[in-house]
This record gives sequence, C-alpha cells and structure tokens, in this order.
Amino acid sequence: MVLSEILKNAYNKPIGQCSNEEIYYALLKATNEMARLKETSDAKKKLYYISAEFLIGKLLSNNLINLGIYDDVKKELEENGKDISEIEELENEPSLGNGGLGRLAACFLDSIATLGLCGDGIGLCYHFGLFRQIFKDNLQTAEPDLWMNDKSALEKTEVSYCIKFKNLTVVSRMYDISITGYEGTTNKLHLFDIESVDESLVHNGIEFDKSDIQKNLTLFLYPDDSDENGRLLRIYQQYFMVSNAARLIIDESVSRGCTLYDLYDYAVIQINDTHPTMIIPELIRLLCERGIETDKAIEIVSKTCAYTNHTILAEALEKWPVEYLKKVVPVLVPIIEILDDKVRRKYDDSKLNIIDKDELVHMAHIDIHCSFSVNGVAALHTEILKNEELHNFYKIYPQKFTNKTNGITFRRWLMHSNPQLAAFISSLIGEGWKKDAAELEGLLEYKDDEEVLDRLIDIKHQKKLELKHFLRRRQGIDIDENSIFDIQIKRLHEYKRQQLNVLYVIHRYLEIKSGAAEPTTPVTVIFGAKAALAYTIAQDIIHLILCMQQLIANDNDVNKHLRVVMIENYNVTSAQSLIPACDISQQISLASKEASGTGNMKLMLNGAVTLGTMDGANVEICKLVGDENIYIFGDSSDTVVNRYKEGSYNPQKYYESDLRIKDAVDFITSDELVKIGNKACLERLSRELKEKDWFMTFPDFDDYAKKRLAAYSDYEDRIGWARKMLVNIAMAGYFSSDRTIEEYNRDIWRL
Ligand code: 26V
Repeated sequence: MVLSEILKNAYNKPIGQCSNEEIYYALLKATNEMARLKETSDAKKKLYYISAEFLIGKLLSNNLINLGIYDDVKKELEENGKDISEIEELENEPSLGNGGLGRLAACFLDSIATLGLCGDGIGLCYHFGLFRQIFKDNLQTAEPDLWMNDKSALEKTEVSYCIKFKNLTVVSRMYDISITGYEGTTNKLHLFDIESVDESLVHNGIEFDKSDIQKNLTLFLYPDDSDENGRLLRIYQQYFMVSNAARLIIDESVSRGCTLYDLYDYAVIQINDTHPTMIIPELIRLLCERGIETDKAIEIVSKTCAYTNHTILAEALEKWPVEYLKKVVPVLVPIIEILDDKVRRKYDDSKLNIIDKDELVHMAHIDIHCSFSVNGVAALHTEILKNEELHNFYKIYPQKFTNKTNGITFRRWLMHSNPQLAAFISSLIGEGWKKDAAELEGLLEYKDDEEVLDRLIDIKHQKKLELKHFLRRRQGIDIDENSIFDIQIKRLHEYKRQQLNVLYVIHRYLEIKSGAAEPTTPVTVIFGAKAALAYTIAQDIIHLILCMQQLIANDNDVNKHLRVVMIENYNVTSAQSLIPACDISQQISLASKEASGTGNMKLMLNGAVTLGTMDGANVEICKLVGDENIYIFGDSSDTVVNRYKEGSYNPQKYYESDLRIKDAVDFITSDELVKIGNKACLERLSRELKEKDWFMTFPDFDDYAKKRLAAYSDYEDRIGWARKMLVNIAMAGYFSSDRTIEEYNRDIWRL
C-alpha cells in the first residue's frame, strides 16, 4: 500500500497538505478494504465467541501492524512531516468492556484470526460503553463515554431480527468490526444494537430512565444494578444479546448446509462467563420451534456450547430470580424449569440444582449441565474450581473440566506498545517470536551480556520518559523518570487489594516523614482503576488514593522520595503507555481470589518484575521465572481457603499487635487527611478495615512490606535488576494468546 496514492485518489492532495483527520479516514478505509480481502468463508465449522465485553482498544495501528504495513506507513508519514502517533490520537477507544474479561476476549479474537481459524465474536454495541471516569474533589465521578461519535469503525450490516420480550418487541441491527489477524485472516466482531436508542435520555452524569427499554437498551455496559430496574435492564440486555446470537448462528449454519440436528458440526459456542448463559435455553427454544423434540434439542445444544468460568467470587456468579425472568423473558422459564427438573431427577444433591430453594436461577449451573466443556483460566483457578467451588459438578462431569491458562496478544502488548523493545528483541533472536512466542526463550543466552542488559535499561528509561510526557499531557502531572515506577493497574476491587498497596504507601510516607526511613531511589506509585458505581468501598479506596496523592505532592519533606499518581479513566490506550514503563508490577490479590489476571502477563512481557501473591497466573509466572526473578509474598491459597472455612479471621488482633498497621489505618482518619478528604468516606473505609478486612490485607502486610522493600533495594543493582527483566521477557512466551487459542482449538473447538 502506498499512502500517497491513496490520499491522491481520495483528496487529490499530497500527504503534506492533508489534515491528520483526512489521513486517519483514508487509512481506516484502506485498511478495511485490505482486511476484506482476507475474509474466508470455506470452513464448515465455525466458532462463536459470545461475550458481554470486548475491550478491543484503538484499531487503526493494530490493523496496520497485523496487515504488515505499519512500518511503511509510519515512514511515509514521517518523510512528509507527519507523526503517526498524532493520527492515532484522533481515534476514540471503543468503550465496550470493563477489565480482564473483555480484554481477554479481544486478545482471543486477534489470535483466532492470526491462526487463521474461522471464528467471530458476538456482543452488544453499547453507545456509551462503560462510563468515563473523572476525578473531582478527590472522588470518582462518571460521565458517558462518547466513543461512538465517530462511527467509522462500525459497519452497518443487513442483518436484523425481531426480538420479543414479554411486553415489548424490538428490531435489532447488526454492526460489524473487522478483526484482522497478524499475517492471518479476517474475522468479524458482530455487535447488536437497536435503532430506537435515545442518547438524550442520559443526563446529570450518567443517569437515565432505567425502565424505558426501547430507548435505553444498549446505552451502557453494566448499568447500575443496585435497584430492581437496573437488574431487569441487565436481563433485557443479556437476552437481547443471546437471542440475536442464536438466530445468527442458526441462520449461518443452515446456509452452510446444517440440518440443525447436526448443529454441533457447524458451530461451537464459547460462553464467556455467565452473562451469555441464556443462549442455552434460547437455542433450545428456537430448535423446538423448528420442530425438534425438547430432549433432542437439549442434547444438540449441550454438544454445541462450551463455558469458561472467570471468577470464583460468590457475589460475581450470577443468580437471577425466576420472578425477574418471568417479567422479561417468560418464554425461557419453562425451558429452565425442564432443565432443572432433569437435574433433580438424576442427582440427589441440591448443590447441583439450577433453580434453588429461593427461586434463584444459578446461571453457571445451566452452563455446566448443558455444555460439553467447562474451563478455568489459570492452573490454580481450575484446581480451585475442581476441588472447592465446583467440586460437586466435577464429581459428576470430570471429563468436562479443563484448564486453559489465559494469554495476551503480543502484537498489541509488545509490537505496538513497545516497538523499541520488539525491535531490540528481533535484533538479538530474529523475528520468529512474533509467530512462535516460545522463541523468546532464546533471550536467556544474553543473561550475562552487560551490553544487552544496558540496552534493556535504556529502553525502559525511554518508555518511562514517554509515560511522563503522556501524563503531563493528559493530567498535567509531572513524574520523575528516574524514580522506580511501581504500578498497580486493574479494576478496583477489594479482593485485588489496592487498599493493601495504599496502606503500605501510608506506612512509607509516615516512615519518611519521621526520618525513620532513608530512601535511595525515589518511588512513584501509580494506580489505574475504575470502581463500579454502586460499589461504595471501592469508591472509598479511590478517594483514599487520591487524598494521598494530593497530600504527598504538597509535602516537600516527602515528595522528593515518594509520589502517588492515580491515572484518570484507565483504559486500553493508557495501559499501552503504562505497561512498557513499569518497573514493579503489583499483582497482590488475596490468594485464591484472582482467577488469572492478564495485566501480570503484559507487564512481565515488557520487563516489569512482579511483586505478587501466589494467586491466579502469578503461580505460573513464578514457576517460569524462578524465585530470584519475582517477589512473592503472603499466605497461600490453602491457608486462605481454610481461614475462611474456619471463620477464624480477626483483623483487630493484627491491628493491635502491629504498630505499622495501626498507624497506617489510623492515618486514614487523621486530621491531615480529613482536611483534604471526605470524612464520612474515610471513616467508613477505616471501619471496614478494622472490623472486617474481608480480603485479609493485615495478615499479609508484614511479608508484603518486606518483599516490597527488597525489590526497591535490589533495583539499586542496575545490572542485577536488568537480568531479572530479561528473564521475565524471555519466559513470557507461554502467555501468548496464540498458545491459549491453540489449546482451546485442540481440546474444545476442534475447528
Ligand atoms: C464481577 C463482579 C460483578 C459483581 C460485583 C463483584 C464482581 C467481581 C468480579 C467480577 C468479575 C467477573 C469476571 C471477570 O471479569 N473475571 C476476570 O477474568 C479475567 C479473564 O479471564 C481474569 O484474568 C481475571 O482474573 C478475572 O477477575
């Protein structure tokens, strides 16, 4: 592709005279056309990856990379006085996801297309997606994210269905986004919407009338479900998503010759967590409508569907009241009752029931009974599912359970976000790692090569400088590129324990302030996190972090040694700037609670060293890099699981016996903080920690403080640290999503 020719055809102007907008649109059109040439349709069996979230990030540069023309375009632009990063900035990031679950779906789509597999994503086209986070008075506030203003990424299709709810019928419309694999084929992400959505319904931040389904159905991802209307809206969204998906899958399969009795030879449906679970009863219903007997329909659907579990947190496993389903989609209720009845007849174990004694439908139970595959997302997670959370299911269906450790696409998370490191790696071991990530291990040969280690340090420094400029531009904050970048970026949740991190920050602040600590290299502690709107304690934790940010920034005794920065509206785009710049990757969830984590993999791949618990994929990272290249702390998953079982945890004991914990917790409600913060929020958080500390931060505090300090001290030995970086990069190959997808295909999809 020659850019100058494209621009000449489009605008009859040379590159230098085109505006960045003109170049952006021309490039988008050209890449879409090139992508179309790589579409294939000759496969018999097709994968459908159904998910409430697809956190795909900006598309243009990724497409240029995957089409193999990024370097040429960048060069041609440069030669004509244009900067590709300014053109990238014009693109809005599609706001179609929340965290790891949605980003995983996006990495998977990239790998599926890269491996040339026939598989599309299906989800919803949320007009405002997840909210945009804005900080005001040290509090999180929410605004609609207007990402769709520029609809250029979406292609309107002819596909449209009539979707009937109890009291209302809507007409859907499918929009497509092309997903081009790296030197691979092009697949689609199908996003369903309705035309009657009314964006003007939203006012006062992100408030809207939750009962007006015709107008609000696809406005937001995860609308606030703290009241009944919010929960009903979630069910409307889920049913809308799966009913469209089921119809599309049936239509496409039939057009390829499927009789519906052999649906599983034409389609495999991967259900991403429980949000799309209703596709099971909906497909059964549609098959029955087409003359297939109920039992046969159940058998066909069970052979077509596979389920991935992404969490063991009880509160995150969806349970919908039968009552709600009756209000929204009564047609599914008799089918769910039949499924429940079959289970009750076959097994004498109420834990396996689909509908419980409180008339709640356990969505995960539908998935496990009515699919041929159930998988966890990291080795430890799958073991916990098999031995604890889903043990009774494992006993009856041992053959269904497998582990598929998550992965990330190296195209976006190394080639795109860290081209300097990618080029350096290629100069050492060749380009083969881009297709076969295991080749990164070849880097181990350079473990003692000081020239190589120096270059790694240089690249990290450059990425830190880039992050400094990014933050100055976006938030007007100045950080010191010579400090240690100690980073925790992920959704805000108590189990992820941002509160443990900030307790340590307070402790460190008090130590420096009192002269008890003599810091060497300064530290910049960076957070990025959005908190669910109805999740009060999570909001309080953000508030505490922002208060500490302000307090320390204004304290001249401390701010030369320690800074806290909270990134506003953390998203894929900012992750791409943060991850390459990170020195220490905080992965500090309470052991047993984080299913996998994927940020941990991205950070490792970019040469960050993990400070973490033995949780999720950290366990596998630890095994790969060895004890000397990771900082592990805290209680084991077994200890934690037992402590919960015994109900023996008493935070007060730790609070009273460890002065560091007491001082840090007391500081939350100190005069200094209350002066700049909200007293009620700070008191609530302090009480929560002292009286509950449900995610057990206190028992891990001592070990956490020790290992964190050890990391800071090891950082001083620059070559020693760079060796740890190198080993982390070299061993990250296992976490390529290409490997994960190959495993899904080998064991589950069989495309
Ligand atoms: C959802 C909810 C909703 C209700 C309030 C509490 C709560 C807590 C957690 C969740 C998460 C649901 C599923 C999810 O996003 N899991 C994430 O999936 C990633 C990809 O497999 C994985 O890396 C993360 O560890 C896991 O948390």
